[in-house]
Amino acid sequence: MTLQHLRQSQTKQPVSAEAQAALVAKHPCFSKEGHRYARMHLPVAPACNIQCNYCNRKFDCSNETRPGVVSKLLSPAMAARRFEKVKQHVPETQVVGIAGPGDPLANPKATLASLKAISKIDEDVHLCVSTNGLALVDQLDALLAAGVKHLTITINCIDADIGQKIYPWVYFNQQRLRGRKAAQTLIDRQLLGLEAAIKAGMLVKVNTVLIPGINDFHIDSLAKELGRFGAFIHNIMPLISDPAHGTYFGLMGQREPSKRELDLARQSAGQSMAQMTHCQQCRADAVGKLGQDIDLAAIEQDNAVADSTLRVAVATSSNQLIDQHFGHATQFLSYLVSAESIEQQRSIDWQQYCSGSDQCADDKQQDLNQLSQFNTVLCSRIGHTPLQELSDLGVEVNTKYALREIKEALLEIQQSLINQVKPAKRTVCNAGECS
Ligand code: CLF
Ligand code: SF4
Repeated sequence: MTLQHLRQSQTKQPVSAEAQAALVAKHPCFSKEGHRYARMHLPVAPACNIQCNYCNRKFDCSNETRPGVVSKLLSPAMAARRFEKVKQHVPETQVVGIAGPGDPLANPKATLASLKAISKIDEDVHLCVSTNGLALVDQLDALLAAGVKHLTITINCIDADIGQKIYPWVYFNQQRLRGRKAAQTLIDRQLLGLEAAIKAGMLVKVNTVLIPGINDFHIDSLAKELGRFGAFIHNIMPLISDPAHGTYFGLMGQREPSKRELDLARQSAGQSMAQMTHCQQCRADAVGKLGQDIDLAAIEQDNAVADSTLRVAVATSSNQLIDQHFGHATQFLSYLVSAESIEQQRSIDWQQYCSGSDQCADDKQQDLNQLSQFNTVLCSRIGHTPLQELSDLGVEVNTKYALREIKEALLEIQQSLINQVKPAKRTVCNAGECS
């Protein structure tokens, strides 16, 4: 799709001033007035389709705060349960965002399944997604259908010569692009997505990481362009480049901007775009009001039992053994397994996924979204395609109990749950406990 084609194909208009006011009133990031309300991030999106030189998602330390960091990935079903619990503890939670730890739109199934699950629980909550923009045009309709009205795109530059110093590669159309071509592809897709999202009525914030010597001299032109497109607000964030985080910039000694440099960049970009100045550079699993993050470990500990309840689907033809190939199943028995009990739920009638080969190659008949409510599927075998699809949905597939008794497998799963429900241990930096 080209920009020209987009201009012709989009018919919707940007949101009116009244609709905008209603959208920002309860969003703590889009307006300072929203500070009384809390946001919650669901860490359901592990993969990313680009590499930024300031990002390293392998590093996890529960004592630090920065984007891309998360203690535990969640499946859509777990995310929905966490939301219910957080809502009880923090009733001011008005915004649910997906911001990683990778890119939400590089994990579209898990992202969309999570957003839909949250809407089912609370249809008034504001849904928010933060993306690098590469896949935005492809996923825009699905995001709109899921009810997403707040969007953040991280755009660090609109000049590919600068971009190639920030992005070593971009994975697009099954190809890993490098150098200037990678940066140009990303920038083109970001601007297409930005324009399409605004025209579709979304409120779009643009995040920019300020990197001294790389894009600082370019911020004014970028802000002018964002203003011309109609972005709602611009959030210039300082680069975090502590070498301990293992990022390329960190290891190469790239310096962070000073407070004065950040203020100056915001001031001068502010001539073209409204500026956000209260960003907290949140973790991908942050919960609470901005600047007052809730200790998730405390909530999770408090809810250890609920959070460790697993929904298990079993493919069986005998109702006794795990004896069914996933692709041939016509029903799934459903169980809730917790440390205290194993409860059978209503079984799921299922249209056979594959009608022929053992590999379930491309012969799929069935949308697997219905299984996103489960944490685990037990079956005797499974083909690569459904395995990958379920994994994208955050559902684990386990074939190690093939031909064993269902009861025996569930008891083993219960035992591993009991072993897991132990107090979370908080570490102290430089105390020799965290590496
Ligand atoms: Fe989260 Fe981002 Fe939505 Fe806010 S955060 S996805 S827009 S709900 Fe907010 Fe955190 Fe800054 Fe992001 S303070 S890092 S700007
Ligand atoms: Fe990391 Fe986000 Fe960049 Fe992906 S887009 S590499 S998750 S910072």
